[in-house]
Amino acid sequence: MRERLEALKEEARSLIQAAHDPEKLKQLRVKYLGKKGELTGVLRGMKDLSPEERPVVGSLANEVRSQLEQWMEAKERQISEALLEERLKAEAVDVTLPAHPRPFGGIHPLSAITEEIEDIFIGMGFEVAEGPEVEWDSYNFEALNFPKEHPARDMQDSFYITSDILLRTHTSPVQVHAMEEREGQVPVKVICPGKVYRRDDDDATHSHQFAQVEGLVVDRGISMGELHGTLEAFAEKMFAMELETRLRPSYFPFTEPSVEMDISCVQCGGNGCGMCKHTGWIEILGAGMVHPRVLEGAGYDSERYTGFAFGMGLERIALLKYGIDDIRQFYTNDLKFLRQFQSL
Ligand code: 2U9
Repeated sequence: MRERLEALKEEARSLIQAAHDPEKLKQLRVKYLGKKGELTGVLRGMKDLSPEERPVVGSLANEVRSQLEQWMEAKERQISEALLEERLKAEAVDVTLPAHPRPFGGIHPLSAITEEIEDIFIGMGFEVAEGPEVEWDSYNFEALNFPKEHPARDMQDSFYITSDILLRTHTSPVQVHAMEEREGQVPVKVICPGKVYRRDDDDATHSHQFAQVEGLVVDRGISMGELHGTLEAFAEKMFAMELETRLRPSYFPFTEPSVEMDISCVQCGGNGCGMCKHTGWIEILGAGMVHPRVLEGAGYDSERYTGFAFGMGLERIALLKYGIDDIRQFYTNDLKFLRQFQSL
């Protein structure tokens, strides 16, 4: 029996040694130490031993049991360490590897210009108002003193959706809404940035869809002085330089008198160059004193209140500021063009 125990111990040792996975080890535990295992089988045979032999074999059997348990535990540790090692190797991440480059987006130059203009006017106490691009003819034209069949409507050839609904040709209707909302109260100091639509053939300086910022101030005692001072301050901030400005007479149905504002050429400072067509001046916006009929139509007493308004094409401002020569660049989404503005 002693020999059987020794043989069993030896056999188990080499099988435990050879085991390489937890499942195999489990099988060996059942095979040797389980209720129906081999060691238990040997112990069962002890009843046939003499009383002298019994304790000796008994203690040997216990020794074998604890030896097998020790080996199995050691092997179990060894296997689980090896498995962990293997997993760590397989799942290793090399944090020093360069990342896959992700392309960065940038702000579109027209959005950058819009935000810059908004910041300048907000700094002068204006609010920013937005409104629908699909408008009633009555807000786009009638309220702005363009009567039906009036030839001035031809200045802004339009995209009609029905006979009285169209794509707005300017952001002026937003300001009409703003005045109506204020129900005759002053001051009104708003700017309205947004897309507008006109039936124009696209070329380097025209687009059937373009962006505008218009502004409106209504209060007591507003004069051409406020108009000129405000717009000159805006231009100097926008082009980040000291400028000369001049107002020339013009015509818009919604303002009277109407003007256009020129600034001294941002490229040559007024000496004359290709950009200003050798005149030293560049036109940047239109403006005027709000027509009394427009004030009255939106609920303002034109005897008590006056106002000035202005409008500018954003593409034009961007062309001047960034020295671009074709407004179609803003809409064709050529990445080579857009990447130049990535840092804005
Ligand atoms: C209200 C009353 C008056 C807005 C104005 C202009 C002059 C103007 C053009 C510039 C180039 C449009 O983008 S452009 O083609 N705009 O010259 N706009 S005064 O006048 C208003 C607006 C709203 C209620």
